[in-house]
Amino acid sequence: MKALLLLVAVGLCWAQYNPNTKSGRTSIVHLFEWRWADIALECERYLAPNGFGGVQISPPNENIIVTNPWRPWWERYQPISYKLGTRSGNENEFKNMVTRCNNVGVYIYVDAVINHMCGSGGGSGNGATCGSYFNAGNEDFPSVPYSKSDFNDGKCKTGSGEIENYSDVNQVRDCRLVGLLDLALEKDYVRSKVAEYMNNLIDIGVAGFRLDASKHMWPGDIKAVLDKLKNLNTQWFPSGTRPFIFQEVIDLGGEPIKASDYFGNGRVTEFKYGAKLGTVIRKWNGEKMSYLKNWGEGWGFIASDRALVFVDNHDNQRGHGAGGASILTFFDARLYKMAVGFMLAHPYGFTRVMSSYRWTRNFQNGQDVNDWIGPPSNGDGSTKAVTINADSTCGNDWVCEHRWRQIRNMVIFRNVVDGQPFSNWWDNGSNQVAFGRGNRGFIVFNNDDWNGARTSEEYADESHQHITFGSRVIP
Ligand code: QV4
Ligand code: CA
Repeated sequence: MKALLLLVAVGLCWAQYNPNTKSGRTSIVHLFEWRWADIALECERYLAPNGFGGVQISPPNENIIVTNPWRPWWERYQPISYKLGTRSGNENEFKNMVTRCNNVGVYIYVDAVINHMCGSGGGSGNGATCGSYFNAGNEDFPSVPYSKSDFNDGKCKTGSGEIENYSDVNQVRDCRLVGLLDLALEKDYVRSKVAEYMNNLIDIGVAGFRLDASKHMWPGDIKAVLDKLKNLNTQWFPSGTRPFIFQEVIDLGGEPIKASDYFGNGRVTEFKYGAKLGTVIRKWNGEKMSYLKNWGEGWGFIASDRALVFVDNHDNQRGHGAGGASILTFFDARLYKMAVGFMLAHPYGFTRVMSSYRWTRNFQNGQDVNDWIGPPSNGDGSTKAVTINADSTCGNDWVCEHRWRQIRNMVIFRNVVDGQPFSNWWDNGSNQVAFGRGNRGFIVFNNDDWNGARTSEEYADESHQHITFGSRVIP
């Protein structure tokens, strides 16, 4: 009886904070803009064999088609209905992906865009990915259906109807984010429609959700939606399993809305993590790797068991979202590998690896005017397949950072040292550091670039800077 109560208590404690990954799999990868057919293949041929726990996918629901600029990636953050059909694939392809990934123990995490529908200037007609009719000017989305009274116009008190000031909590939650029609999540009807969409995904077999634009929703409204969600599908998950929830809240400090306001609902993205780590690895502002000794809560981050961490995401790798110039991406390959390696070696947070597509940056006055460019696509706008080269890298301009040898190996390292304490820190007072994970693994970083700094290594990158690591599995 006591044991049973304890189990129940542990279950409740973990609940929505638990990523639900298979035991021994400790990271997920964001396959940004990938087609469902390619994700299914990737689960089977690469992610399962290499110990990845799951995949964050791009929003699967119907979105507005934007043609000016031509098919930007961000059109997927402008919902038209909750039908499952996008450039990534249709409903059958979605179901096929979830089944095949689940069957090899790689779970699917859906990017849920529930704060808003399309932009107010989105026009009207059938220009959406499933052909649904909509009229943005009239706030009419008959395929849900939502109409005028399901939006926050009355509640928003700014003159423009837009969020004008992030220090006013009410307008951040009740006004429009960059023109996006803001849903009245205080209404039970709206909550029910959103929950119906998410429950459909749970029935299909997904393991959890990224809640887009959570800062722009009241924590209590999110909770009301989550309370309507079912447990996960028992075909793949133990009965009583709650969906994993991580909320996108950009809290770099200095605003009244805090990441901690959302802890009751699930984990929260820790945006300070990538911003700070980028500064350290770039050695900006006098930062050095030796300062990483107390990385984690010691740097003012949220509690490890509430944090979802990443070096870069689909926004800040191209100047959207937050984090600033320090963010490391595949464009800075050598430093990027070091940052991702550090993240995966260090016990703080639940880790997400980014997997991108390539685009040509064009900086004008410090701004990349190509920040909108969508995934590799054909003339008709359809997304190109992810092809795999003989050397296991990806073709068709898919970067596939998760397949980079050093990153893939560190995903495995993290699995091997799971649960082991951070131990035996060493540094040279500069940019050479080393630490262990209990008696299972150790890692050495050398980000000093003076001559002679090179030491023995399992692998080295193009310059003196490198990572060396080892691990052993103790029976
Ligand atoms: C334009 C004008 C507006 C005007 C509007 C009228 O610029 O002034 O009011 O038309 O309709 C796009 C365009 C933007 C356009 C808007 C509406 O960039 O110029 O407004 O659409 O049509 C992504 C992109 C946004 C994009 C949005 C919707 O980043 O640029 O907006 O998709 O297509 C904050 C938030 C955080 C957010 C982050 C980017 O706190 O929540 O900004 N991050 C998430 C996602 C992100 C996504 C959204 C939220 C919105 O990670 O990818 O925005 O769903 O920090
Ligand atoms: Ca809102």
